[in-house]
Amino acid sequence: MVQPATTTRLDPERLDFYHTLLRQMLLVRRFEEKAGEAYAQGKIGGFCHLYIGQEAVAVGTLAALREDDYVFTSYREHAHALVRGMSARACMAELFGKVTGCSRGKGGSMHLFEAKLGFLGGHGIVGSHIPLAAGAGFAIKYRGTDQVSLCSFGEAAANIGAFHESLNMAALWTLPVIFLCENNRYGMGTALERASAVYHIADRACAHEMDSETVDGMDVLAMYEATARAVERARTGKLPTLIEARTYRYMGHSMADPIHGHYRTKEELEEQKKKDPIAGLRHRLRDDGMLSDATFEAMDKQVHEEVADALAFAEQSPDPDPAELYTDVYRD
Ligand SMILES: Cc1ncc(C[n+]2csc(CCOP(=O)(O)OP(=O)(O)O)c2C)c(N)n1
Ligand SMILES: [Mg+2]
Repeated sequence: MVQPATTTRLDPERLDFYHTLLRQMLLVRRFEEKAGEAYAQGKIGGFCHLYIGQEAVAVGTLAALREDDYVFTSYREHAHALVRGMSARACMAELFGKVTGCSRGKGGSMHLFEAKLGFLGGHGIVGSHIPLAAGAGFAIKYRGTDQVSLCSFGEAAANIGAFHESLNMAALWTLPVIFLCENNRYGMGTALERASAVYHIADRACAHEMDSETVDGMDVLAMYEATARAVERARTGKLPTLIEARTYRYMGHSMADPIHGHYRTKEELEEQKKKDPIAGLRHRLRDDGMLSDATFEAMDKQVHEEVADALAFAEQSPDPDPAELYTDVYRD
């Protein structure tokens, strides 16, 4: 069952936390708006999959993790990298293919990595990182620490064999892994292209005898709370969980895909925009007297400045030297 949107009153003592969540969602939104513009101007090459609309998922889940936990993602991962603590400069420069990027310009949009943040990518092959996340869970258990391995992927990855193998092994070996399915209803280029909306991912957990939750992925606090429960199970009992976040992307599948018209209607998109996760938290805070319009505008201005700085940094940074073609990104 999808959890109902959180309707309880917010806790005034957690004001800073709520503002942090709001600021992180705004940073992701503004960063990607600029990335989309730069892509349209031909400044970013290769693939570029925007996350606009899904911000509550990355922000809510990652807020429940510790700094020493591990995070694995698909190619739609700018948000996770930024929220995990990657600088907007290193992230934007990587999109531009510049040597100052987190992967020294060798990875681009789909291959953001930052080992010191426990951010282990950025994977372009659908579902390929799910066994890696299970492997990290195995390593955690083997070493005897209480870390957690979190793996985010789209709902179409549930059709990949490695998804089932990984869930199966995680359940059998009781590994501290959180499988986070970001069900945005569409898996382009797959049999689920138009049918994902009725695809119940959480049911898959039953087959693997694992706890699961289906959560409103447009509600950042619901995402945080569900992940905190999964983290608790993982840290204390080494138990895996499958979380299905029901979410929606407002942009096309990638920059090459129209926003609407081909496989979804403008009306559907407009309907979903009424659930915008940023507006949702902003209005809840405002209604509970915890955010004035002036504070929100100041926050947004600051985020715009951070993104403008990242864009200028990426534009001014040098390309990688051709001699770097065969060198190791993490050589030092
Ligand atoms: C193994 C594999 N098959 C096909 C592709 C091509 N492909 C790229 S994205 C994508 C759709 C994935 O949809 P989903 O998992 O729902 O993630 P979303 O794009 O919606 O975030 C496909 C089929 C791929 N990258 N890897
Ligand atoms: Mg999808």
